[in-house]
Amino acid sequence: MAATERHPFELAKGINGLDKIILRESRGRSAEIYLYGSHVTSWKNENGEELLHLSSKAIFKPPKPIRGGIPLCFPQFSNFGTLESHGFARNRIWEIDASPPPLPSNSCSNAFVDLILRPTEDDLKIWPHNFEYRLRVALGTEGELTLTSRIRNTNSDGKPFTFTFAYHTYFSVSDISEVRVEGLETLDYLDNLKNRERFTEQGDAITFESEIDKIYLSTPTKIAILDHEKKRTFVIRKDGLAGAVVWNPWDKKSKTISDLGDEDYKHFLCVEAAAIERPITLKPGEEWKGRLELSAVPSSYSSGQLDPKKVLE
Ligand code: TA6
Repeated sequence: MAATERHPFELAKGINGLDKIILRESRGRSAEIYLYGSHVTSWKNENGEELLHLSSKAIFKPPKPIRGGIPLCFPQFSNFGTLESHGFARNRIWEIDASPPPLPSNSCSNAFVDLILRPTEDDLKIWPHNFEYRLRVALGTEGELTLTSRIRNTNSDGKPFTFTFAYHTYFSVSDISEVRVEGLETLDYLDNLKNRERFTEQGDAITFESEIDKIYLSTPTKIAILDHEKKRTFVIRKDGLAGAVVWNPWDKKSKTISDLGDEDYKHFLCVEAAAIERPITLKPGEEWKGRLELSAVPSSYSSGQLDPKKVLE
């Protein structure tokens, strides 16, 4: 199905016949979203360059979640609870939401899709809460990719529910050793490689030379990933998401992940806008909103050095 004014997206068949949505912007930028997991698998700039990393061994076969892109972790991040790792939203088939409640700001985008997930009877057996999870994915006129999650408690038994959440974004980078992250320095974090003990980040920007799996707490609304070699900076803007996870499995851990190529770790970095340390609780009728906006901009230089301050301004 081609895009029209009423349906500002295309519907197509993806890998293994799975349904996918394609968003296109007039200058050639695009994004792809699988209904399986409401999973963004591709985000391309005007030169057709892929900005997200999709594993070279990604398996597009339910119930295995897709490795790479932007998996949605809901209603549980990692093993912070009794559900499967990262919850079940990423391995359910979502539906297109034909009549979503209006969202205030979508003025800068005419390529977007609204998707919805409601629990099945089987889901209610493992997580006994009725909810509506609405996701809007929009490709802006400047090429920015925006994901807006709206999660509503629709329990009729009067019970609140609590969840943790993350946009588990795999950014494509030229070489992990050449990358730095700005915006998380001096913050507290839980180190997943040290029994989630709490530490404080020291010094400058974060650089990478070994496995990392950290949950940063109380993070700013803007974080930047500077890719020296590509001369590209990703700017992450987030609302409603206090945490940020930084993950790269490096060589040894990668070999234990069956759907990740051995060399893939060199070419991605996960920086995940998240709500983990302070889980979200919703009473019946209440709605939570968590917004992620990603842009890729040329890096600015000053005397041969990257100038992250300019980027974060
Ligand atoms: O966000 C980091 C993390 O929780 C890591 O601990 C790591 O295992 C990763 O996510 C991938 O999880 P997955 O369930 O997709 O294999």
